[in-house]
Amino acid sequence: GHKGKCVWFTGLSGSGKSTLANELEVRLNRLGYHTMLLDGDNVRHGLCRDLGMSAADRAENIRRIGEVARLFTEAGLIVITAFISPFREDRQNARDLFAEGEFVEVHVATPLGVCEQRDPKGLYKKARVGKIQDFTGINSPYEPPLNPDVVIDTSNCLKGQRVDELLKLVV
Ligand code: GGZ
Repeated sequence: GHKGKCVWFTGLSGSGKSTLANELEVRLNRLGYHTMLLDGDNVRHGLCRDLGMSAADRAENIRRIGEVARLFTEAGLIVITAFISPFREDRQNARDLFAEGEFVEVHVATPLGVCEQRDPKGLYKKARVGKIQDFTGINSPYEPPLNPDVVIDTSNCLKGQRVDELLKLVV
């Protein structure tokens, strides 16, 4: 497989995007595929560190990530992105950078209640008491994909099994 692809995860904070993305990357690497994982840890602290969480800044965040994903895809890598990417229009703009079949949209559709229960960084709690503005799902919208390629709810997840299904779609 020398042909690149982009696997685009979208979903709420705490939905399980990063966990699935990391597991997918490990599995692809074991099969010999070269990958690039883009997530908040390596993008929001560097390339996009000038951006906040307003709708306009999220749009610019997703625009840059889409362009970077396309560059890596052209280099033949399987790019995996794990961002909330809450706005349909922003995700569509990213998809439009790719050829048909080169972009796989994965909706990590874990319900808000489950994400809020997990609250691994305590962000939902802060958002609920007004200490974080524009928090997705609380006081900023999440627009679910209308036609995702895959939907995964990690509430009671058999993670390995879902990653198996993903792998079949990607390679
Ligand atoms: C949502 C926020 C916010 C607000 C900080 N709303 O689950 P996390 O913690 O580790 O990942 C989330 C991340 C969101 O950045 P993204 O680049 O994925 O967002 S977007 O695609 O919308 O541009 C969350 C944390 O940063 N975080 N403030 N207000 N999540």
